[in-house]
Amino acid sequence: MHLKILEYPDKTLREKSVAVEKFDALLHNMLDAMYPLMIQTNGIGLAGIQVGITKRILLLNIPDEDGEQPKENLIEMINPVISNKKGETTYQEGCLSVPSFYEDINRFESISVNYQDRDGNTTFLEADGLLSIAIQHEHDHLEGILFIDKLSSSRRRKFEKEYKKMLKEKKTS
Ligand code: QAP
Ligand code: CO
Repeated sequence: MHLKILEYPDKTLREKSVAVEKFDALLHNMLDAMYPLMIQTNGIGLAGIQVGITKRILLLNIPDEDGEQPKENLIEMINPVISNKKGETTYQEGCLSVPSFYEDINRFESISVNYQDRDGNTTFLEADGLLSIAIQHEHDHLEGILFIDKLSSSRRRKFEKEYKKMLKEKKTS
């Protein structure tokens, strides 16, 4: 399966992903193809829609204290539902679909998540810190929401200007 990361302003990123119903080999192949792509591109999280798969799937691999991302730390979430949103935190976020742009974004500090694993088993997780932020960021992708949508209107205009300039420079280089 050949996958590539869709980048803003690709309209596919605005699609709402649909629930997974079949936990079959096709699903496993998609998840297995997404993981190396996320690692090769220096990602810590990746949602299906970012590679054109409009399914409610996401991967998370938060680096450990040594900055390593061993595969045993990989979390695959299918059909995640977030609840128990508490507190507030700010983090300078980035996104593989919005390359080279980073900005402070407000999120809930701690959350609970009900999701399914690749075999359809129901799972529950309580998260805070970077994992909580990453889950909220990736879950937004399933709704067609990008982190840049959460910027104030003046910050958003600044982003659009900088990003267009960056794309132009990329074309002529
Ligand atoms: C989402 O983001 C996230 O611009 C995952 O040139 C963000 O993996 C979770 C990346 C913040 C928690 C906190 C971005 C790689 C990776 C870039 C990513 C880039 C190369 C972003
Ligand atoms: Co993203």
